[in-house]
Amino acid sequence: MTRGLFILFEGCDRSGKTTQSTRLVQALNDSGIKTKLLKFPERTTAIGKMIDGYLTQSTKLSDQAIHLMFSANRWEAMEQMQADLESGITLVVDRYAYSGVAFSAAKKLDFKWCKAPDVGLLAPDRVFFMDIHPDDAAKRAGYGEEIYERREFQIEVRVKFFTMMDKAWSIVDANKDMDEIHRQILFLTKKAIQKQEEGPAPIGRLWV
Ligand code: Z5A
Repeated sequence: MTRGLFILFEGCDRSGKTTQSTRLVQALNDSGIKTKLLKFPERTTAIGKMIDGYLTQSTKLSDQAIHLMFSANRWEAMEQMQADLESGITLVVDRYAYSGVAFSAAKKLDFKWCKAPDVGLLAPDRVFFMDIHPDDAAKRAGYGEEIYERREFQIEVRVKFFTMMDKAWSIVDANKDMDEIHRQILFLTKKAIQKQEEGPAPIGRLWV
């Protein structure tokens, strides 16, 4: 049996990550590829509840403390993610360590320091970067409800994402029609799954 693939969606706020990750999971399951959706922060755990309090501005935390909490929130999911991938389940993940680094580095925390707590996490096989200019994202529903939804900050976050891209990343024009984006992502994902079936590669580790 081939292991599942780890597909990640990253991008700035309101870029359509949730929309597209949900549609991808549905389409893969419909075509017989067993797939689960995960989202970080995972707000239901004890750590996740503290993160939620911070994002909705009911709790105050230092930049360093919240950064480490986001990382801990990923580490607490690792065992289950590894078990799922090894049992052949494909994981579609909405935000991950790249968001962790991009948001904290945009607050001017040291870039290397930001990466350190996430070194050794499971690495994604493919990353879809939903690219939209923050001015366009701001016109979408729900913008401005959480702590980071400010124009200048989002512009800085987008720049930080670009510094972390490697060959696993595809930049998706998130301004396009939703259906067109979905077709493009589904095509690239199925190609990656086929490649994995033809020449299986082990699960990688992040930034090692
Ligand atoms: N954060 C962090 O600091 N450190 C970390 O380690 C992690 C996260 C993991 C919460 O994340 C915050 O946590 C986030 C980063 C930080 N802060 N910010 N900013 P979150 O993922 O829970 O929340 P979010 O980034 O705000 O995601 P979102 O609101 O769910 O946005 P989205 O998933 O990218 O977009 P969407 O919900 O799919 O779509 C937004 C709207 O646009 C909706 O009305 C859609 O119908 C519409 N939409 C979607 N696609 C299109 C297209 N193609 N055309 C037109 N309209 C569209």
